[in-house]
Amino acid sequence: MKDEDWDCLFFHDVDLIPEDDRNLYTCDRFPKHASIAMDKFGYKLPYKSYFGGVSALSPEQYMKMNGFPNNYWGWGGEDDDIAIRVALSGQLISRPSIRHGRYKMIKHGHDKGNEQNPRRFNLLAKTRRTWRQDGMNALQYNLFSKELPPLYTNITVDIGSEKGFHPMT
Ligand code: NGS
Repeated sequence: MKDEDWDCLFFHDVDLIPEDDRNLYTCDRFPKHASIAMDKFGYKLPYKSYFGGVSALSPEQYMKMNGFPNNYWGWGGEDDDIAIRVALSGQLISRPSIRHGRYKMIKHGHDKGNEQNPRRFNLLAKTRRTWRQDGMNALQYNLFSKELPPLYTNITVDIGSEKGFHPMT
């Protein structure tokens, strides 16, 4: 967002392959949850407020909810936190039709170094009190590298660790 005046931001799990061209990669009036029919969940939502996988927000929608939380480390819960932020910022979730929002997941085991986060339920219970303080307005990072091949830009940043932000450069 510092580099360009984007009109839509997509947040995309790398293991999800879209299956239907009619599932448009565009932003909607509200934050969009695009991956509503994944093969591993039998092509339906695993639960009503599920917001994981693929989502799309305009910069305005993203800033209205103070971006995403910075305090989730390890697996789980961050997508549920984002869904709560959508509601707390007075927005609704937009979704494509269940016939179009279809994805295949490339199977993989649990990633090493990304163990289940035992704090995730405590964090989720506090989102209502913390979302205005923790998010885009509290984000700290150091730019490590920026590569510009023809078709994409690869930005690598240091975001610190669960123990805090101690920049190496
Ligand atoms: C929920 C997790 C979400 C996760 C979803 C699907 O339980 O982060 O399962 O997981 N929420 C919490 O743990 C609080 S999956 O079946 O893809 O491994 O996205």
